[in-house]
Amino acid sequence: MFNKILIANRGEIACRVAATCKRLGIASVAVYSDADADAKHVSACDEAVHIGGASAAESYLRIERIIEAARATGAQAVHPGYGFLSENEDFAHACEAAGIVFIGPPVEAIAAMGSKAAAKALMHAAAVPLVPGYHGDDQSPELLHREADSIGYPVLLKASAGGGGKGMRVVERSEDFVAALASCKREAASSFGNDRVLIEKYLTRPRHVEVQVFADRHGGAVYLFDRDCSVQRRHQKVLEEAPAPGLSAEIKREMGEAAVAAARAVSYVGAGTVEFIMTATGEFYFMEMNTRLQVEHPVTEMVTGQDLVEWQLRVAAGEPLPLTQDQLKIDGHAIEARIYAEHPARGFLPSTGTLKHLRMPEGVEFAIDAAGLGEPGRKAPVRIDSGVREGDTITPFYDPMIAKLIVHGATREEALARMSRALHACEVVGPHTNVEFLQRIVESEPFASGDLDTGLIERHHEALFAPVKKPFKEALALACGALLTREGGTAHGASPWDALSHWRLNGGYAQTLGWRSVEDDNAFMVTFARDGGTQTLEHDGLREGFTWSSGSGLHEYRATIGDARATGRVFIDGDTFHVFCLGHALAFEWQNLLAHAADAEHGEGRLTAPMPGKVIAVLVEPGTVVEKGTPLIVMEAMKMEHTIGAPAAGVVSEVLYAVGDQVADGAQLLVLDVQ
Ligand code: MV4
Repeated sequence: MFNKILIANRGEIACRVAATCKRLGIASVAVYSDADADAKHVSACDEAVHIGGASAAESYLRIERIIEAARATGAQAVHPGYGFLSENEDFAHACEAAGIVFIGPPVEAIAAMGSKAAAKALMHAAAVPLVPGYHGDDQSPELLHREADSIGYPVLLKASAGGGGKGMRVVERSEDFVAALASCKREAASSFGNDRVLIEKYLTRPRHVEVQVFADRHGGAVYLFDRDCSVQRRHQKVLEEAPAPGLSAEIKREMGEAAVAAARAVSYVGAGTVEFIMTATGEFYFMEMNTRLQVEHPVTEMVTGQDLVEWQLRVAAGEPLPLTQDQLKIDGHAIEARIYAEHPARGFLPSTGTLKHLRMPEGVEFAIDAAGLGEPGRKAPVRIDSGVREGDTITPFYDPMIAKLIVHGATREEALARMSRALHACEVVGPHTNVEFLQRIVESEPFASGDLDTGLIERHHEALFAPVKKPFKEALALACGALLTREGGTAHGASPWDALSHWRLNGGYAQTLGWRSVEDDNAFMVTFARDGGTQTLEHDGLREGFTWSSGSGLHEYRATIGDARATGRVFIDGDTFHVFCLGHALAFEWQNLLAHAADAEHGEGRLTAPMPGKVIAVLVEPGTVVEKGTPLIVMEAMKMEHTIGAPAAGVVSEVLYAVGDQVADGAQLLVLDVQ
């Protein structure tokens, strides 16, 4: 076994690999970019080497710098994680040339699976089932058209060099074929530098079922069962589970054996995933093979009790596979949800910024053995794999995943219930997240009943995005309680209320609290009153009894309002009160009436970025006199331009960003003296 390895990655997967290294007594070396000097993966490793600038091209994709770092630190092997250089033949080759073990398959196996057409030819020879189609060398348009006609419509054109859903065209009718072929070839040439295409029968409502395989250098090859990853949006997986639900033991065995045959056909070594596309009736066909450890590997670990990174290290060090096929078994069911910093309601735009408050459900980080198959007593039904901590920043440079939440249950129903509960316990303040969206899917009928296919999210779009009813009154009571506590009030005591507008009322007093609901931008007033021992809160014309107290935990409060009572956490960020209660997240912005009055006198105008992005033009400078609507700054996000205009007439007093700067969501861009 190795004494020291280098982890050529970042984020949760680098931390995940480091955790196994630590357990096995292997020293680990991190690499990091300018943006990651204080990243969690750096502290998770024993040593760290700086490899360059923030962008991936300047750091995590620099083959020579990484090889140099391995050499300089005496690492005997390199673990590439997923993404970045994990399926890069040149990198695997460079490691080999430098005498460093690449913890992954042989260069030839990566190459063999790099071309879809070549991979399909190899799979055909190995008797692995293929979607009816054409993947030959002859690319003449006439021949391709004839082949499509004989396969029968609809057909799917795929770029042979493509992947991840890029370069695909569905063709419904023979009359449309010529134009679709030309368009597919154009996209393939510009995206992949190769315009070769293949044709397949187009399957409607398919499932994505994949098989985890492992092979060693001694001819051993096994499968660690299946996963269903059908719940995707735009080819990005959202929820994954193991085992794939609703399949007979016979189909699972056939699929497992086909996957092992696929691995053997390319003399595979290490961890690999064979992706199949499956029809509603259980026919499955080879799609592609991923020659790396997958993001969703934890669900397989949770049901097999095996540490797949440990397996990778052992195989790379030349050891035989730890277990035979007969020794592998499945216990229970596991589901993974990918928690992303993104804005589902805004087309899943990535959302950046600092994680001001981050609370994950109670669980064990990087736990392997959920079922306790290996070590009795080490059961961890909730696992959290995360590469960030509270206080860290999600930047635009890398994948905006915050954490993977993985749960285990004796049955799928148990796992589902646990996932639902775990998602309700996630609290994130800072970037927007997909947590609520995940909750909706997990609690939706099709997902709960295991009716999975790749169109699930699109088909149920309306229900998944419909407004949700939230415990508004309870959350408001908690926010008021937190505000009164912060401003010097206590549950029962007298206080000066200096910062609040208030008035006396027959010996008692009352004060008006101005709030804005962040979600729907609705501003409203609440009146808090105390008369003798009686406290009330008036909202929406209704006056109800109100009590509050601080709870024992950090940010914890209790409140009662009328008949309702709630315990929750209120995380205060400036004037924004983020309330987490009864499984929901709500946010209220306190409109400090006195401070607002002062602002208005000084004529301050704050102009903030509507989304994370890059400044591409600054059209004004300090001193520029502007009319209402005058364009001030142009930002670019997701390849679209957004012009930010003056909300009112005034004079620009400060410009806070320059052309080329990356700007976080909500950042103040410039200061305007409103006139
Ligand atoms: C297909 C298909 C239907 N019929 N092939 C998308 C990405 C690539 N890995 C293969 N993909 C598909 N291939 C045939 N013959 C539908 C898809 C597909 C899909 C596959 C798996 C998971 C999600 C998907 C979403 C849309 C389309």
